[in-house]
Amino acid sequence: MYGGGYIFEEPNKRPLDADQQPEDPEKLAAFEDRITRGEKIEPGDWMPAAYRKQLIRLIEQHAHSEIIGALPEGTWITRAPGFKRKLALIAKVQDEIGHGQLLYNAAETLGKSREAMINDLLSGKSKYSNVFNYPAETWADVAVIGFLIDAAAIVNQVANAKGSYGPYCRALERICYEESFHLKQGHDAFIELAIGTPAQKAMLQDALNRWWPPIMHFFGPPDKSSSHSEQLMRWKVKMASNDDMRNQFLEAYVPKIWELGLTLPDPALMKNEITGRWEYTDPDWDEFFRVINGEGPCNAERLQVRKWAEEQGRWVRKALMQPITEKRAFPVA
Ligand code: FAQ
Repeated sequence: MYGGGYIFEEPNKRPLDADQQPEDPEKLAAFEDRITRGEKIEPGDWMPAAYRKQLIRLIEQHAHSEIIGALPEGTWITRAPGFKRKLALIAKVQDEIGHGQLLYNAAETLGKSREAMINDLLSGKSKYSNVFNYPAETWADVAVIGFLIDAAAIVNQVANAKGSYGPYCRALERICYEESFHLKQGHDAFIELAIGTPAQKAMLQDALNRWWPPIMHFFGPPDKSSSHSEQLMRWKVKMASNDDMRNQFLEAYVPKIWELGLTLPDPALMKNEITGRWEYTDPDWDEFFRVINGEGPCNAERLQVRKWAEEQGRWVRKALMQPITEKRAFPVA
């Protein structure tokens, strides 16, 4: 689903070390008034150092998640069941890489170069989403990712597209259109397995059981232990808390899973009709922190693939950066 329509954003020319300056209280108050009025902040506008730093962290992690996120499903392109499923999967994986491009561009507007971001990914300094550190063992895993991880991403992105930083919001709007299509293809593959043969349904149930804890982790730690939420929500970068987004996801998708006769591996999962909130057993948060800090089942493999791609693509980047010379080897007619 990669078409035209997105205008690449101009970078902010301010040097990164300007972030070290103490804030001017009047400028800070004027900035916060703009946020309260719901105005968009643009790259050339004054912004507090912490706002810029937080945005770089968050958008960069998001960009890394898209390009690493293409890998688990990407391993199934050659094994997708049938020509139409293969075509849809190729298009989806290509879209995810495109989302990475849009997001790196949005992060670059804040003054960090793409090269620096990629270096921080490859060195393990930058994080990316926990979910992509697990293997896609069967075709049912692809259906679970396409349906439920794309759904989880949409819950987060539709909310944050209404946030305060113009380039990130515009990138998210574009991404959400494409993610909605991904969700449909994931849901379609999911339903096909759910109403298929007993073996297909069992394969789907197994994938769902394995992916449920990482999906619960996806929205981040519980609000009481989220280090960035308060500041990000005050500045309207994050438009809902981790627990609220998790709750929105459960509200929209648990009924869809149950109505297909599937179960979820949490006996405590239920909606409390009095509070209107979903109750669940806390997933293992120690596992979450291990995985996001580089010790998940696939962290090493994911970074190894990215390093390989970085090395193999170096000559292409070098060729693209060459100045255009007067004499072309192959004259254009
Ligand atoms: N994974 O204080 P908080 C997709 C870290 S795109 C890894 O609550 P925050 C598309 C967090 O960075 C998926 N790390 O953090 C697709 C922080 O560590 P730090 C990605 C996580 O930022 C679909 C620490 O924990 N989406 O899936 C995670 O306020 C299918 C404390 O946490 C985005 O990135 C996690 N899940 O809230 C592609 C959206 N959660 O940096 C292919 C933008 C938390 O201090 C196939 N990001 N951490 O060392 C956000 O909305 C936020 O960053 C949250 C976390 C909500 C993810």
